[in-house]
Amino acid sequence: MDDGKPVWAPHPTDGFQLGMIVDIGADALTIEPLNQKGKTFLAPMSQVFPAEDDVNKHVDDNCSLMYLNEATLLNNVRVRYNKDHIYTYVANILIAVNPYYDIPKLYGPDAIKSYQGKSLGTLPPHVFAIADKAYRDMKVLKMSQSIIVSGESGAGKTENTKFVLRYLTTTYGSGQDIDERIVEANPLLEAFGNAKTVRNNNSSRFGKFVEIHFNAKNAVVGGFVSHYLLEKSRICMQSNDERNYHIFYRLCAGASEDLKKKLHLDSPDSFRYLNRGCTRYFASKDSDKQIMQNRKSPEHIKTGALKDPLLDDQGDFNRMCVAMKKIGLNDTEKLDLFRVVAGVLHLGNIDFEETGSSSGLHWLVPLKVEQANNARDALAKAVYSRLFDHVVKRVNQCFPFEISSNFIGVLDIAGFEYFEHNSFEQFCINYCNEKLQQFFNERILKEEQELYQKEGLGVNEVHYVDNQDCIDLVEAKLVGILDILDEENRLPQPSDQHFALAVHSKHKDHFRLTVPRKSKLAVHRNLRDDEGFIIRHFAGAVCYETTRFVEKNNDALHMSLESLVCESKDKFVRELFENSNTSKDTKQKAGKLSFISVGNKFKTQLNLLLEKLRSTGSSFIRCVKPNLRMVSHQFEGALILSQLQCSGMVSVLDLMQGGFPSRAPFHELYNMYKQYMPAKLTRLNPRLFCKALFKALGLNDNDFKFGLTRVFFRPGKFAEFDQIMKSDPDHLAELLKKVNKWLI
Ligand code: AOV
Ligand code: MG
Repeated sequence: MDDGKPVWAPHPTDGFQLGMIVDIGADALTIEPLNQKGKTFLAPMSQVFPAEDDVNKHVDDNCSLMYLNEATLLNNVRVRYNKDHIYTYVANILIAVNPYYDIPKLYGPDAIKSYQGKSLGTLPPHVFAIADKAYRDMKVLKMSQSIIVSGESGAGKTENTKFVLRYLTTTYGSGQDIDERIVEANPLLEAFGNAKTVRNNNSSRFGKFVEIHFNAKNAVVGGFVSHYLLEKSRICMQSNDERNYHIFYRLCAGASEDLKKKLHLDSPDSFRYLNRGCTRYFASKDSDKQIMQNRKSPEHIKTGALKDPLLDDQGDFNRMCVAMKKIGLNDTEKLDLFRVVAGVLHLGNIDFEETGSSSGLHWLVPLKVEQANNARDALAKAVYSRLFDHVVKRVNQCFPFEISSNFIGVLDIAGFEYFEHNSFEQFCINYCNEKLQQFFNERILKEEQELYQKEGLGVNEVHYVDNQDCIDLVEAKLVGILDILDEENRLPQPSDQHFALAVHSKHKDHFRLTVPRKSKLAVHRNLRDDEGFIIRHFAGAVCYETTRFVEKNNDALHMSLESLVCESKDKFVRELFENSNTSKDTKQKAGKLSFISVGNKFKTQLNLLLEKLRSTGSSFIRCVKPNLRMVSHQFEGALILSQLQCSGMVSVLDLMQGGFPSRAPFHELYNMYKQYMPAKLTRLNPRLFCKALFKALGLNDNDFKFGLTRVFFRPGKFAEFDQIMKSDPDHLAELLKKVNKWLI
């Protein structure tokens, strides 16, 4: 590296900075920053990388840079972001940086049209190109496809997911209601499953896998949504500056006077479930003003309790009603939903008093006040989460299909999370991300390497950390953390402390698990052994606080509450709880709290999902959040770098540096191009045919390699080749004359 050229060296906020190497130590380099002459610093050898000659140049596919490393990737993404090119490829993986403003025409009808049927890499990187690739792969390989969208909260997963759905239904729809319904289902799902958090004003508090199904002619015939892990704690309590699910505020803001009267609705202020957490909001901070300036209609901004200046609850209510209509909900169904939403709010306003006797006024007594409060909240959570299940079920009814040949599924699920306090929710989501990371490794790294080996390409092996041990730690039978937790839940007197100790005692010397107190891993809260544990995830160590793990792992309602709802006078409410999985099991244990495991249900769902993903072809979209202030045109390098590292992109670069990510079997190329070829050439076997063809086209030898059954291309090079082959016939004929010469 020390060839007198600038290098990338670590920088605390920008991620990397350009500098010159002025001295070389045993394991550290002395660097002089280019923009601070004379001010040297030491940098570990492993964190200094060669830079491109022209650091202002950017490329669509990061793999076409000379040096593939995390610093050149970050720089490429930065230069592009500054020019509003928010999408970048790393071979077939799409990186998407959230621009936090609407880039003109980026997703318009012309853009949609232009990507149709184009190979990846022939047009600027785009989420539409990934969608089209999935479609073409489905069609050509006759195989279902999945698109896995990941990234941290606010990185743009949900927005990109919606662009994929819109692209596919617009471009390959059947021209029927179904197309629109697949798109319009989103506002409804978001109303009930999204909320404002400090990280994202429209944060999805559930994971989803949306399948678009296609018939034998590859036209859209229907859709199906699976959902995962709705965050329940939010229904009764929110952190500061966060809100409950959108629907509550929208209903309060948007309902007609008539409806408000009917449902006894008032301002959100008057409901306990809405007025805790959301501090009064005034747009005083600069960042807020800037966000507001980016908004189209600032008229709706009113400050005051629970009226968030950045959200237009009334307008959103109207938009949601339009969506409901479009997907075919009638007025009765709509009212059913609203009635239960209002019911949850009123339930939250029930107060309890100590009476001294057991002849209380309510079903929920006799209990201590605190117990009664907990029971009330448990009921509210159960009702709302059943309602959400119902909304998803109802959405699924609106795009039914009888025959489906294949599907394209889009996974929009929260990425790796690491907060100051991490609880059961983070534990589940990070477990999910371990599974997805393993799938990513399998698809991108392991399979790639195995293929190179099988084809005899002689490419260097890339070392990546297999995370099966971490997955086992969570999900193994009996000894996995999920099963230890279930065992705790089944004890007569379960406790979070006993659970935490059990985890430690079962995994004393596990590489992935540490006691919080003794840990040297990162900065963690100083917890006792019975208060939590640290897991070393692929993306970093996370300290989980085990308080309320036991409670959060239980989905069962107290028997008296269960019978309360089952005997409701409201038919819709009764139906919400019908065929609930509690009924059989709990009857025998009447009066007691029974147990339905949240963790193991998620594990089962997740394993089914992965089974499904493994049976499909896959594409990956890695979303990146550019800054914490949620504003446009601000690139915080260090923050972005850590996201790129967490998403496994750095291992991918290592692989690509020496690898050949696009490939095509000889026989496929043969079939694809034989029609353009002279007869003499088509008599050759497919391998020789390809050799002759490549020679004739004068391709650069470094851009491809011949394996045993297929030809491998350097990143982006297949598109170039394809372009030549599809260029105008005269030009091609000219080139092919050379083939004849070569054959003679
Ligand atoms: P997330 O799905 O990844 O977070 P979103 O997709 O909701 O994040 O994006 C957050 C916000 O960023 C959106 O509401 C938009 O305002 C903005 N945004 C994202 N992508 C774009 C884009 N391509 N163009 C313009 N604005 C965009 V979470 O669901 O919180 O994990 O749980
Ligand atoms: Mg989301």
